[in-house]
Amino acid sequence: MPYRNQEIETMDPRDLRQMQSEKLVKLVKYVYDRSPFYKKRFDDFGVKPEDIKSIDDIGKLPFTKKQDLRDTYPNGMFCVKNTDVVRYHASSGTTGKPTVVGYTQNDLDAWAESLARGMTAAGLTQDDIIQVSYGYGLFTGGLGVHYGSEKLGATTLPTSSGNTERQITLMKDLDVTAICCTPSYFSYLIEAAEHMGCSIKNDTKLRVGIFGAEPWSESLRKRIEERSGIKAFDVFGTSELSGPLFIECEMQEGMHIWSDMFLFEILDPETNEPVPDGEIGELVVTTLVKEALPLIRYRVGDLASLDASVCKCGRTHPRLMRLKGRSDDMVIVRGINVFPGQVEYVLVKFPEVSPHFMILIDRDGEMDSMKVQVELADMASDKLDDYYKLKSRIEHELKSILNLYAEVEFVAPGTIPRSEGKAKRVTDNRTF
Ligand code: ADP
Ligand code: K
Ligand code: ZN
Repeated sequence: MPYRNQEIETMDPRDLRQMQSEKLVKLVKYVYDRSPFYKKRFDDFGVKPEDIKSIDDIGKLPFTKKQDLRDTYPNGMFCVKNTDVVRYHASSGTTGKPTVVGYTQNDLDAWAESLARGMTAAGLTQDDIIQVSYGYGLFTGGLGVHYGSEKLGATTLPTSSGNTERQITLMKDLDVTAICCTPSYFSYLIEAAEHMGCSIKNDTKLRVGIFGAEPWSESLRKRIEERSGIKAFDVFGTSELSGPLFIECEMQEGMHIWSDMFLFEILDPETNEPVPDGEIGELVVTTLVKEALPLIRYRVGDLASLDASVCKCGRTHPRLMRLKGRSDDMVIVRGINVFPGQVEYVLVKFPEVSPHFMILIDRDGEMDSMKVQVELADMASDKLDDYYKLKSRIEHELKSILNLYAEVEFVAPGTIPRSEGKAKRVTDNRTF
């Protein structure tokens, strides 16, 4: 079983916990001294760095969440000077303003190391040719996996997303052996290759796929593996934690979380107490080595479970099992995070429509599609021409906020169901 760092990856769990404990104690002092945000959060919560003597005191620490990043936009939670940040990424926010994340050089190295370990665990080596079909740019997927692949010493093919025919042509002509993208995009590539008169299974050297950024199921894994002849691995991460980070090993039984870098808690969302090992709860993460944007007890918003038993591959780091959904109202469409609040933010700019809307998510073949049904306001024009113009103006505005095309459909006033409590804004017709 080849490891990238055998000593760390197979370390006795008690030693790992001791290592986490020491890192946590240091981290707490680090953020308190360096970030006015954390100092205030700790002070308000009545906890001092000295109160945290070991990992057993973690429950004394306050939580953080995405809203904190929004409230301190763009970099109020950072713990280093702007000039020590060597890279920024950003993900879409709920109100047009993105959430900005930043990295020191050490942060970039640790991020790439996490992926290189995971790629090794998935059976990749420096002899592989890895096609990175996640988008490059502000999104963390493309550049993140790119540097992981380089750290591994593999050959990297940065196709980014889009231009599907070229993706398939290069995959064939350059003897690509592994691909990283969303599972839905890969399913689409399988079909697209068939339309081009070739097959990924018979006409390429592809043997490994690393798929994430959106929920997918065991049955989709089987379908992908059968149709393309590759082994498909899950990868998890979020931009706040760095980006894509954790990959399944060859056992394909959960994604190894590197405990020397991250501390995961699975908590009961009602009581904030840890759930028993293996049970589903809310994922709460503390970053143990990040410098620019360390997170303390960050509520990622995902529901998940951890398996802490030693894996058949010999690695002692716990495994994150397939994600079970979100604790907030975010939905993921083609790997892109969509908050209903973003749609609302766009719609209120248009007096011709009312703020009552419904997001419909479907799957056409293998690809997600999103439609926004919105009620016309009473004052709306009844000229068809105006109606089309309005539709395309709203679609354009949605696209610029969401980074995703969503069709707008007008419905008559009063037809979107009203609710007394929290409005139901999303109808998701996909099955995972
Ligand atoms: P990413 O670059 O991974 O898309 P984002 O910060 O945009 O990062 O989105 C992170 C969210 O995407 C996670 O909180 C989770 O809800 C979802 N996600 C990412 N990877 C997976 C996965 N493998 N399975 C299920 N959901 C995932
Ligand atoms: K995502
Ligand atoms: Zn394993």
